[in-house]
Amino acid sequence: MAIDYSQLIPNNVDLGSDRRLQRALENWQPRFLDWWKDMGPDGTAAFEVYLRTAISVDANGWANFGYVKMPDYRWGIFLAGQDPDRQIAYGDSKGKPAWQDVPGELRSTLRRLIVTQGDTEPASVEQQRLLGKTAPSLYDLRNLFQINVEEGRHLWAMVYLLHAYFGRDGREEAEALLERHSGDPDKPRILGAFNERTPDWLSFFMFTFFTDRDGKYQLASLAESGFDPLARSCRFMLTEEAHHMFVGETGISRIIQRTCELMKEHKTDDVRALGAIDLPTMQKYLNFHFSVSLDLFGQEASTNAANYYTMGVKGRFLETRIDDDHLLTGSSYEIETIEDGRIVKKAVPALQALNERLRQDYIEDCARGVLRWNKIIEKAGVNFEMKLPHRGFDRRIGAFTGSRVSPDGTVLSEVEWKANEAKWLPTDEDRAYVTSLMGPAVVQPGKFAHWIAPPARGINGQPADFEYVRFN
Ligand code: BYC
Repeated sequence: MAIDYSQLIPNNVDLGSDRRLQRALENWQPRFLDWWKDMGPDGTAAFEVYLRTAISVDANGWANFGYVKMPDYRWGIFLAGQDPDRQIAYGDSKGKPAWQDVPGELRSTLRRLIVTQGDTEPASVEQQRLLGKTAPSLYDLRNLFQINVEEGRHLWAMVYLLHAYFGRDGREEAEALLERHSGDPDKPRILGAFNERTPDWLSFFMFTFFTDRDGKYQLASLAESGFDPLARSCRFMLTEEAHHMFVGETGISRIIQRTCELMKEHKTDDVRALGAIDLPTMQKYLNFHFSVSLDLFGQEASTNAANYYTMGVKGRFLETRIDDDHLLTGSSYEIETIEDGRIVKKAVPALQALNERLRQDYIEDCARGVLRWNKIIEKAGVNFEMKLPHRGFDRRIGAFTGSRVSPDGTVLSEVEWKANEAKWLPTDEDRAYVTSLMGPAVVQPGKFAHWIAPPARGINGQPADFEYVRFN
Protein backbone atom coordinates (compact mmCIF):
# COMPACT_ATOMS: atom_id res chain seq x y z
CA MET A 1 0.00 0.00 0.00
CA ALA A 2 1.31 3.49 -0.89
CA ILE A 3 2.27 5.88 1.90
CA ASP A 4 -0.46 8.42 2.53
CA TYR A 5 1.20 11.77 3.26
CA SER A 6 -2.06 13.71 3.39
CA GLN A 7 -2.61 12.44 6.96
CA LEU A 8 -1.30 14.05 10.14
CA ILE A 9 0.58 10.79 10.66
CA PRO A 10 1.87 9.53 7.30
CA ASN A 11 1.20 5.81 7.04
CA ASN A 12 0.62 2.85 4.78
CA VAL A 13 -1.59 0.97 7.24
CA ASP A 14 -4.88 2.71 6.40
CA LEU A 15 -4.81 4.41 9.77
CA GLY A 16 -7.80 6.59 8.80
CA SER A 17 -10.08 3.55 8.87
CA ASP A 18 -9.52 3.07 12.62
CA ARG A 19 -10.53 6.32 14.26
CA ARG A 20 -9.77 5.17 17.81
CA LEU A 21 -6.26 4.08 16.98
CA GLN A 22 -5.69 7.19 14.91
CA ARG A 23 -6.77 9.41 17.79
CA ALA A 24 -4.60 7.54 20.27
CA LEU A 25 -1.55 7.97 18.05
CA GLU A 26 -2.42 11.60 17.38
CA ASN A 27 -2.36 12.04 21.15
CA TRP A 28 1.05 10.45 21.40
CA GLN A 29 2.44 12.55 18.52
CA PRO A 30 2.81 15.85 20.47
CA ARG A 31 4.42 13.91 23.33
CA PHE A 32 6.93 12.55 20.86
CA LEU A 33 7.60 16.05 19.48
CA ASP A 34 8.13 17.38 23.02
CA TRP A 35 10.58 14.57 23.63
CA TRP A 36 12.38 15.41 20.34
CA LYS A 37 12.59 19.05 21.40
CA ASP A 38 13.95 18.22 24.87
CA MET A 39 16.07 15.16 24.17
CA GLY A 40 16.74 15.19 20.41
CA PRO A 41 19.60 16.98 18.59
CA ASP A 42 20.30 20.05 20.66
CA GLY A 43 19.58 23.52 19.29
CA THR A 44 18.76 22.37 15.78
CA ALA A 45 15.06 23.24 15.37
CA ALA A 46 15.69 25.88 12.71
CA PHE A 47 18.30 23.98 10.67
CA GLU A 48 17.30 22.90 7.18
CA VAL A 49 18.76 19.47 6.58
CA TYR A 50 19.09 17.60 3.29
CA LEU A 51 17.23 14.49 4.42
CA ARG A 52 15.71 11.51 2.76
CA THR A 53 12.12 10.66 3.55
CA ALA A 54 10.43 7.39 2.67
CA ILE A 55 7.86 7.83 -0.08
CA SER A 56 7.21 4.17 -0.75
CA VAL A 57 8.20 0.91 0.90
CA ASP A 58 9.05 -0.70 -2.45
CA ALA A 59 12.64 -1.78 -3.00
CA ASN A 60 13.14 0.70 -5.85
CA GLY A 61 13.03 4.36 -5.11
CA TRP A 62 11.59 4.59 -1.62
CA ALA A 63 13.62 7.64 -0.74
CA ASN A 64 12.96 11.26 -1.52
CA PHE A 65 15.65 13.88 -0.76
CA GLY A 66 15.03 17.49 0.16
CA TYR A 67 15.61 20.17 2.79
CA VAL A 68 13.57 19.60 5.95
CA LYS A 69 13.54 21.20 9.37
CA MET A 70 13.81 18.21 11.65
CA PRO A 71 10.77 18.95 13.85
CA ASP A 72 8.78 18.97 10.55
CA TYR A 73 10.11 15.56 9.47
CA ARG A 74 7.19 13.34 8.45
CA TRP A 75 7.62 10.57 11.01
CA GLY A 76 5.11 7.90 10.23
CA ILE A 77 4.10 4.26 10.14
CA PHE A 78 5.53 2.25 7.29
CA LEU A 79 5.32 -1.52 7.06
CA ALA A 80 6.86 -3.59 4.27
CA GLY A 81 4.28 -5.11 1.93
CA GLN A 82 2.20 -8.04 3.14
CA ASP A 83 2.59 -11.53 1.73
CA PRO A 84 -0.90 -12.99 2.18
CA ASP A 85 0.50 -16.53 1.99
CA ARG A 86 3.28 -16.07 4.51
CA GLN A 87 3.74 -19.00 6.87
CA ILE A 88 5.61 -19.22 10.15
CA ALA A 89 8.95 -20.78 9.27
CA TYR A 90 10.03 -22.38 12.57
CA GLY A 91 9.08 -23.57 16.01
CA ASP A 92 5.85 -25.18 17.21
CA SER A 93 3.72 -23.21 14.74
CA LYS A 94 5.91 -23.98 11.72
CA GLY A 95 3.83 -24.11 8.54
CA LYS A 96 0.85 -22.26 10.05
CA PRO A 97 -0.24 -18.92 8.55
CA ALA A 98 1.58 -15.93 10.08
CA TRP A 99 -0.53 -14.24 12.77
CA GLN A 100 -2.19 -10.97 11.82
CA ASP A 101 -3.10 -10.40 15.46
CA VAL A 102 -1.34 -11.22 18.72
CA PRO A 103 -2.13 -14.70 20.03
CA GLY A 104 -3.32 -14.26 23.63
CA GLU A 105 -0.69 -16.54 25.14
CA LEU A 106 2.13 -14.61 23.43
CA ARG A 107 0.96 -11.19 24.43
CA SER A 108 3.39 -10.42 27.23
CA THR A 109 6.37 -12.00 25.42
CA LEU A 110 5.76 -10.02 22.26
CA ARG A 111 5.10 -6.83 24.16
CA ARG A 112 8.37 -7.21 26.00
CA LEU A 113 10.37 -7.75 22.81
CA ILE A 114 8.71 -4.80 21.09
CA VAL A 115 9.33 -2.57 24.11
CA THR A 116 12.99 -3.63 24.29
CA GLN A 117 13.44 -2.92 20.59
CA GLY A 118 11.54 0.36 20.81
CA ASP A 119 13.55 1.52 23.82
CA THR A 120 16.85 1.46 21.92
CA GLU A 121 15.67 3.89 19.25
CA PRO A 122 15.06 7.05 21.28
CA ALA A 123 17.97 6.01 23.51
CA SER A 124 20.41 6.37 20.63
CA VAL A 125 19.01 9.80 19.73
CA GLU A 126 19.53 10.86 23.35
CA GLN A 127 23.08 9.53 23.32
CA GLN A 128 23.88 11.55 20.20
CA ARG A 129 22.12 14.77 21.06
CA LEU A 130 25.21 16.95 21.49
CA LEU A 131 27.28 15.62 18.61
CA GLY A 132 26.03 18.27 16.19
CA LYS A 133 28.09 20.86 18.09
CA THR A 134 31.33 19.18 17.04
CA ALA A 135 30.53 17.76 13.59
CA PRO A 136 33.66 17.34 11.45
CA SER A 137 31.78 18.56 8.34
CA LEU A 138 28.35 19.43 6.96
CA TYR A 139 28.30 16.04 5.27
CA ASP A 140 28.77 14.29 8.63
CA LEU A 141 26.30 16.57 10.36
CA ARG A 142 23.67 15.67 7.81
CA ASN A 143 24.34 11.96 8.24
CA LEU A 144 24.02 12.29 12.03
CA PHE A 145 20.65 14.00 11.63
CA GLN A 146 19.48 11.46 9.06
CA ILE A 147 20.23 8.70 11.54
CA ASN A 148 18.51 10.60 14.34
CA VAL A 149 15.26 11.14 12.43
CA GLU A 150 15.24 7.51 11.31
CA GLU A 151 15.74 6.27 14.87
CA GLY A 152 12.79 8.49 15.73
CA ARG A 153 10.81 6.75 13.02
CA HIS A 154 11.84 3.35 14.33
CA LEU A 155 10.37 4.39 17.63
CA TRP A 156 7.16 5.23 15.77
CA ALA A 157 7.22 1.75 14.22
CA MET A 158 7.23 0.07 17.65
CA VAL A 159 4.77 2.55 19.16
CA TYR A 160 2.32 1.81 16.37
CA LEU A 161 2.48 -1.90 17.20
CA LEU A 162 2.01 -1.21 20.91
CA HIS A 163 -1.00 1.03 20.29
CA ALA A 164 -2.59 -1.10 17.59
CA TYR A 165 -2.22 -4.54 19.19
CA PHE A 166 -1.68 -4.23 22.95
CA GLY A 167 -4.55 -2.05 24.19
CA ARG A 168 -4.09 -0.05 27.36
CA ASP A 169 -0.84 -1.86 28.31
CA GLY A 170 0.60 -0.93 24.95
CA ARG A 171 -0.37 2.72 25.35
CA GLU A 172 1.29 2.82 28.76
CA GLU A 173 4.44 1.25 27.37
CA ALA A 174 4.45 3.85 24.58
CA GLU A 175 4.39 6.60 27.20
CA ALA A 176 7.18 4.95 29.17
CA LEU A 177 9.37 4.86 26.06
CA LEU A 178 9.51 8.65 26.28
CA GLU A 179 10.06 8.66 30.06
CA ARG A 180 13.13 6.44 30.35
CA HIS A 181 16.28 8.23 29.27
CA SER A 182 19.77 7.14 28.33
CA GLY A 183 22.03 7.20 31.39
CA ASP A 184 19.24 8.38 33.73
CA PRO A 185 20.12 6.91 37.14
CA ASP A 186 16.45 6.57 38.09
CA LYS A 187 14.88 5.62 34.78
CA PRO A 188 17.63 4.27 32.51
CA ARG A 189 17.17 2.69 29.11
CA ILE A 190 16.66 -1.07 29.21
CA LEU A 191 19.86 -2.40 27.58
CA GLY A 192 23.36 -1.59 28.80
CA ALA A 193 24.92 -0.13 25.62
CA PHE A 194 22.17 2.45 25.41
CA ASN A 195 23.14 4.00 28.71
CA GLU A 196 26.73 4.59 27.64
CA ARG A 197 27.77 8.02 26.46
CA THR A 198 28.51 8.89 22.84
CA PRO A 199 30.54 12.00 23.56
CA ASP A 200 32.67 12.29 20.42
CA TRP A 201 32.62 11.36 16.74
CA LEU A 202 35.01 8.45 17.05
CA SER A 203 32.52 6.94 19.51
CA PHE A 204 29.65 7.82 17.19
CA PHE A 205 31.19 6.04 14.20
CA MET A 206 32.09 3.02 16.36
CA PHE A 207 28.54 3.01 17.74
CA THR A 208 26.96 3.10 14.29
CA PHE A 209 29.31 0.39 13.08
CA PHE A 210 28.97 -1.96 16.06
CA THR A 211 25.77 -1.13 17.91
CA ASP A 212 23.61 -0.35 14.90
CA ARG A 213 24.82 -3.67 13.53
CA ASP A 214 23.29 -5.38 16.57
CA GLY A 215 20.15 -3.58 15.38
CA LYS A 216 20.54 -5.23 11.99
CA TYR A 217 20.76 -8.71 13.51
CA GLN A 218 17.99 -8.23 16.08
CA LEU A 219 15.68 -6.67 13.50
CA ALA A 220 16.43 -9.47 11.04
CA SER A 221 15.47 -12.02 13.72
CA LEU A 222 12.29 -10.13 14.52
CA ALA A 223 11.58 -9.84 10.77
CA GLU A 224 11.13 -13.63 10.98
CA SER A 225 8.47 -13.25 13.65
CA GLY A 226 5.24 -15.17 13.29
CA PHE A 227 3.50 -11.95 14.30
CA ASP A 228 3.29 -10.51 10.80
CA PRO A 229 2.90 -6.78 11.61
CA LEU A 230 6.14 -6.97 13.64
CA ALA A 231 7.91 -8.85 10.85
CA ARG A 232 6.79 -6.31 8.25
CA SER A 233 7.76 -3.33 10.47
CA CYS A 234 11.24 -4.75 10.98
CA ARG A 235 11.71 -5.53 7.31
CA PHE A 236 11.23 -1.90 6.43
CA MET A 237 13.36 -0.70 9.36
CA LEU A 238 16.22 -2.84 8.05
CA THR A 239 16.34 -0.83 4.83
CA GLU A 240 17.02 2.29 6.92
CA GLU A 241 19.51 0.56 9.21
CA ALA A 242 21.87 -0.13 6.30
CA HIS A 243 22.69 3.56 5.94
CA HIS A 244 23.52 3.85 9.65
CA MET A 245 26.12 1.10 9.40
CA PHE A 246 27.47 2.70 6.21
CA VAL A 247 28.01 5.92 8.16
CA GLY A 248 29.90 4.00 10.86
CA GLU A 249 32.05 1.98 8.52
CA THR A 250 32.99 4.85 6.23
CA GLY A 251 33.47 7.23 9.16
CA ILE A 252 36.10 4.94 10.67
CA SER A 253 37.60 4.31 7.21
CA ARG A 254 38.04 8.04 6.70
CA ILE A 255 39.70 8.53 10.10
CA ILE A 256 42.05 5.62 9.36
CA GLN A 257 42.84 7.04 5.95
CA ARG A 258 43.68 10.45 7.37
CA THR A 259 45.84 8.98 10.13
CA CYS A 260 47.75 6.79 7.66
CA GLU A 261 48.29 9.75 5.30
CA LEU A 262 49.79 11.77 8.13
CA MET A 263 51.93 8.84 9.32
CA LYS A 264 53.40 8.45 5.84
CA GLU A 265 53.78 12.13 5.14
CA HIS A 266 55.55 12.87 8.42
CA LYS A 267 57.22 9.48 8.80
CA THR A 268 55.95 9.10 12.34
CA ASP A 269 53.58 7.01 14.45
CA ASP A 270 53.00 9.94 16.74
CA VAL A 271 50.04 11.41 14.92
CA ARG A 272 48.69 12.94 18.10
CA ALA A 273 51.38 15.56 17.72
CA LEU A 274 49.80 16.23 14.32
CA GLY A 275 46.25 16.49 15.62
CA ALA A 276 45.02 13.11 14.36
CA ILE A 277 43.79 9.93 16.05
CA ASP A 278 46.45 7.25 16.37
CA LEU A 279 45.58 3.69 15.36
CA PRO A 280 46.14 2.18 18.86
CA THR A 281 43.56 4.60 20.27
CA MET A 282 41.13 3.58 17.54
CA GLN A 283 41.75 -0.05 18.45
CA LYS A 284 40.85 0.69 22.08
CA TYR A 285 37.60 2.35 21.06
CA LEU A 286 36.88 -0.62 18.83
CA ASN A 287 37.45 -2.99 21.77
CA PHE A 288 35.05 -1.03 23.93
CA HIS A 289 32.22 -0.71 21.41
CA PHE A 290 32.51 -4.29 20.21
CA SER A 291 32.27 -5.81 23.67
CA VAL A 292 29.44 -3.52 24.78
CA SER A 293 27.56 -4.50 21.62
CA LEU A 294 28.23 -8.22 22.14
CA ASP A 295 26.40 -7.90 25.45
CA LEU A 296 23.28 -6.87 23.55
CA PHE A 297 22.80 -10.42 22.34
CA GLY A 298 22.03 -11.68 25.86
CA GLN A 299 23.18 -14.88 27.56
CA GLU A 300 24.97 -17.58 25.57
CA ALA A 301 22.55 -20.18 26.88
CA SER A 302 19.13 -18.61 27.20
CA THR A 303 15.79 -20.22 27.87
CA ASN A 304 14.16 -16.93 26.86
CA ALA A 305 15.70 -17.27 23.40
CA ALA A 306 14.61 -20.93 23.20
CA ASN A 307 11.06 -19.96 24.11
CA TYR A 308 10.95 -17.09 21.62
CA TYR A 309 11.95 -19.50 18.88
CA THR A 310 9.67 -22.37 19.85
CA MET A 311 6.76 -19.99 20.19
CA GLY A 312 7.50 -18.50 16.75
CA VAL A 313 8.05 -14.92 17.90
CA LYS A 314 11.76 -14.47 17.07
CA GLY A 315 13.70 -16.50 14.52
CA ARG A 316 17.31 -16.79 13.42
CA PHE A 317 19.15 -14.51 11.01
CA LEU A 318 17.80 -15.37 7.51
CA GLU A 319 15.78 -18.23 9.01
CA THR A 320 14.11 -19.28 5.78
CA ARG A 321 17.46 -19.70 4.01
CA ILE A 322 18.81 -22.14 6.60
CA ASP A 323 18.63 -25.78 5.58
CA ASP A 324 17.53 -27.70 8.67
CA ASP A 325 14.32 -28.76 10.42
CA HIS A 326 13.59 -25.27 11.87
CA LEU A 327 12.61 -26.96 15.14
CA LEU A 328 16.09 -27.56 16.57
CA THR A 329 14.75 -29.87 19.25
CA GLY A 330 17.32 -32.61 18.61
CA SER A 331 20.43 -30.57 17.82
CA SER A 332 23.18 -28.96 19.81
CA TYR A 333 25.46 -25.93 19.37
CA GLU A 334 28.89 -25.22 20.79
CA ILE A 335 29.27 -22.19 22.98
CA GLU A 336 32.34 -20.86 24.75
CA THR A 337 32.26 -20.50 28.49
CA ILE A 338 34.68 -20.39 31.41
CA GLU A 339 35.31 -23.46 33.54
CA ASP A 340 38.00 -23.74 36.20
CA GLY A 341 39.57 -20.53 35.00
CA ARG A 342 39.83 -21.69 31.38
CA ILE A 343 37.83 -20.93 28.28
CA VAL A 344 36.23 -24.14 27.09
CA LYS A 345 33.83 -25.11 24.34
CA LYS A 346 30.66 -26.76 25.51
CA ALA A 347 27.76 -28.23 23.56
CA VAL A 348 24.34 -27.00 24.68
CA PRO A 349 20.90 -27.64 23.18
CA ALA A 350 20.74 -25.59 19.95
CA LEU A 351 17.47 -24.02 21.05
CA GLN A 352 19.12 -22.48 24.08
CA ALA A 353 22.10 -21.24 22.07
CA LEU A 354 20.17 -18.98 19.71
CA ASN A 355 21.52 -15.76 21.19
CA GLU A 356 25.05 -17.09 20.74
CA ARG A 357 24.36 -18.20 17.20
CA LEU A 358 23.11 -14.73 16.34
CA ARG A 359 26.14 -13.23 18.08
CA GLN A 360 28.34 -15.46 15.90
CA ASP A 361 26.62 -14.20 12.72
CA TYR A 362 27.19 -10.68 14.00
CA ILE A 363 30.88 -11.26 14.81
CA GLU A 364 31.50 -12.58 11.30
CA ASP A 365 29.84 -9.50 9.83
CA CYS A 366 31.92 -7.19 12.04
CA ALA A 367 35.07 -9.07 11.00
CA ARG A 368 34.34 -8.35 7.33
CA GLY A 369 34.21 -4.62 8.11
CA VAL A 370 37.47 -4.77 10.06
CA LEU A 371 39.07 -6.51 7.10
CA ARG A 372 38.06 -3.57 4.90
CA TRP A 373 39.61 -1.14 7.42
CA ASN A 374 42.81 -3.19 7.38
CA LYS A 375 42.94 -2.99 3.59
CA ILE A 376 43.13 0.81 3.87
CA ILE A 377 45.99 0.54 6.38
CA GLU A 378 47.80 -2.00 4.24
CA LYS A 379 47.36 0.04 1.07
CA ALA A 380 48.86 3.03 2.84
CA GLY A 381 51.91 0.90 3.63
CA VAL A 382 51.41 1.16 7.39
CA ASN A 383 52.27 -1.79 9.58
CA PHE A 384 49.26 -2.13 11.86
CA GLU A 385 46.30 -4.47 12.03
CA MET A 386 42.95 -3.74 13.63
CA LYS A 387 41.49 -6.77 15.40
CA LEU A 388 38.23 -7.75 16.99
CA PRO A 389 38.93 -8.77 20.59
CA HIS A 390 37.93 -12.19 21.84
CA ARG A 391 34.21 -12.51 22.57
CA GLY A 392 34.97 -12.89 26.27
CA PHE A 393 36.79 -9.56 26.50
CA ASP A 394 35.27 -7.09 28.98
CA ARG A 395 31.80 -8.56 29.02
CA ARG A 396 28.99 -7.62 31.41
CA ILE A 397 26.34 -10.11 30.26
CA GLY A 398 26.66 -13.88 29.89
CA ALA A 399 29.21 -16.57 30.62
CA PHE A 400 32.24 -14.26 30.73
CA THR A 401 30.79 -11.83 33.24
CA GLY A 402 33.05 -11.44 36.24
CA SER A 403 36.05 -13.00 34.49
CA ARG A 404 38.95 -11.12 33.02
CA VAL A 405 39.76 -12.09 29.45
CA SER A 406 42.45 -10.44 27.30
CA PRO A 407 41.71 -9.39 23.69
CA ASP A 408 43.50 -12.53 22.48
CA GLY A 409 41.33 -14.76 24.66
CA THR A 410 43.53 -15.53 27.68
CA VAL A 411 41.89 -15.67 31.09
CA LEU A 412 43.69 -13.26 33.40
CA SER A 413 43.93 -12.55 37.10
CA GLU A 414 42.65 -9.22 38.32
CA VAL A 415 46.25 -8.06 38.76
CA GLU A 416 47.16 -8.98 35.17
CA TRP A 417 44.03 -7.26 33.92
CA LYS A 418 44.76 -4.09 35.84
CA ALA A 419 48.31 -4.03 34.52
CA ASN A 420 47.06 -4.07 30.92
CA GLU A 421 43.64 -2.45 30.97
CA ALA A 422 44.97 0.92 29.82
CA LYS A 423 46.46 -0.76 26.73
CA TRP A 424 43.14 -2.30 25.76
CA LEU A 425 40.40 0.14 26.68
CA PRO A 426 40.23 3.92 26.26
CA THR A 427 41.71 5.67 29.29
CA ASP A 428 40.51 9.01 30.61
CA GLU A 429 43.50 10.50 28.89
CA ASP A 430 42.61 8.90 25.54
CA ARG A 431 39.06 10.16 25.84
CA ALA A 432 40.28 13.62 26.78
CA TYR A 433 42.57 13.63 23.74
CA VAL A 434 39.82 12.55 21.34
CA THR A 435 37.46 15.09 22.88
CA SER A 436 40.10 17.79 22.45
CA LEU A 437 39.96 17.22 18.67
CA MET A 438 36.23 17.77 18.57
CA GLY A 439 36.41 21.44 17.80
CA PRO A 440 33.46 23.61 17.03
CA ALA A 441 31.44 22.12 14.17
CA VAL A 442 33.03 22.56 10.74
CA VAL A 443 30.27 24.30 8.83
CA GLN A 444 31.85 25.55 5.59
CA PRO A 445 30.68 23.33 2.72
CA GLY A 446 33.47 21.06 1.52
CA LYS A 447 35.67 21.60 4.61
CA PHE A 448 36.56 18.72 6.90
CA ALA A 449 38.12 18.53 10.35
CA HIS A 450 41.83 17.85 10.25
CA TRP A 451 41.55 14.32 11.69
CA ILE A 452 39.19 12.85 9.07
CA ALA A 453 39.42 12.43 5.28
CA PRO A 454 36.57 13.60 3.03
CA PRO A 455 34.15 10.89 1.85
CA ALA A 456 34.69 9.21 -1.50
CA ARG A 457 31.32 10.53 -2.66
CA GLY A 458 28.48 12.65 -1.35
CA ILE A 459 24.89 11.81 -0.51
CA ASN A 460 22.39 11.11 -3.31
CA GLY A 461 24.95 11.93 -6.00
CA GLN A 462 25.68 15.36 -4.53
CA PRO A 463 29.30 16.53 -4.26
CA ALA A 464 31.17 16.46 -0.95
CA ASP A 465 31.02 20.28 -0.82
CA PHE A 466 27.25 20.38 -1.14
CA GLU A 467 25.44 22.50 1.45
CA TYR A 468 23.99 19.53 3.33
CA VAL A 469 22.75 21.65 6.23
CA ARG A 470 21.57 25.25 6.12
CA PHE A 471 21.65 27.18 9.37
CA ASN A 472 18.93 29.71 9.94
N1 BYC B 1 21.41 -5.29 29.06
O1 BYC B 1 18.02 -14.87 28.63
P1 BYC B 1 18.74 -13.61 28.32
C1 BYC B 1 18.98 -1.44 17.83
C2 BYC B 1 18.57 -9.40 30.41
S1 BYC B 1 19.80 -2.59 18.79
C3 BYC B 1 20.52 -5.43 30.07
O2 BYC B 1 19.96 -13.76 27.54
P2 BYC B 1 17.15 -12.70 26.21
C4 BYC B 1 19.61 -0.13 17.68
C5 BYC B 1 17.39 -9.99 29.69
O3 BYC B 1 16.44 -8.99 29.37
C6 BYC B 1 18.71 -4.00 18.84
N2 BYC B 1 19.83 -6.58 30.31
O4 BYC B 1 17.76 -12.59 27.61
C7 BYC B 1 20.98 0.01 17.57
C8 BYC B 1 16.87 -10.99 30.68
O5 BYC B 1 16.11 -10.36 31.67
P3 BYC B 1 15.08 -11.19 32.61
C9 BYC B 1 17.72 -3.96 19.98
C10 BYC B 1 20.04 -7.64 29.50
O6 BYC B 1 15.79 -12.19 26.39
C11 BYC B 1 21.54 1.28 17.48
C12 BYC B 1 18.13 -11.49 31.37
O7 BYC B 1 19.12 -10.50 31.14
N3 BYC B 1 16.74 -5.01 19.84
O8 BYC B 1 17.96 -1.72 17.30
O9 BYC B 1 17.34 -14.02 25.57
C13 BYC B 1 20.75 2.40 17.46
C14 BYC B 1 18.51 -12.85 30.87
O10 BYC B 1 19.11 -12.75 29.59
C15 BYC B 1 20.94 -7.56 28.42
C16 BYC B 1 16.69 -6.09 20.62
O11 BYC B 1 17.45 -6.27 21.53
C17 BYC B 1 21.65 -6.33 28.22
N4 BYC B 1 22.55 -6.17 27.22
O12 BYC B 1 18.06 -11.73 25.33
C18 BYC B 1 19.38 2.26 17.57
C19 BYC B 1 15.63 -7.11 20.26
N5 BYC B 1 20.95 -8.77 27.80
O13 BYC B 1 14.21 -11.97 31.68
C20 BYC B 1 18.81 1.01 17.67
C21 BYC B 1 14.70 -7.42 21.37
C22 BYC B 1 20.10 -9.54 28.46
O14 BYC B 1 15.90 -12.07 33.47
N6 BYC B 1 15.34 -8.00 22.55
N7 BYC B 1 19.54 -8.88 29.47
O15 BYC B 1 14.38 -10.09 33.36
C23 BYC B 1 15.70 -9.30 22.67
O16 BYC B 1 15.57 -10.08 21.74
C24 BYC B 1 16.22 -9.78 23.98
O17 BYC B 1 15.60 -9.04 24.97
C25 BYC B 1 17.76 -9.67 24.16
C26 BYC B 1 18.14 -10.39 25.46
C27 BYC B 1 18.46 -10.31 22.97
C28 BYC B 1 18.22 -8.24 24.30
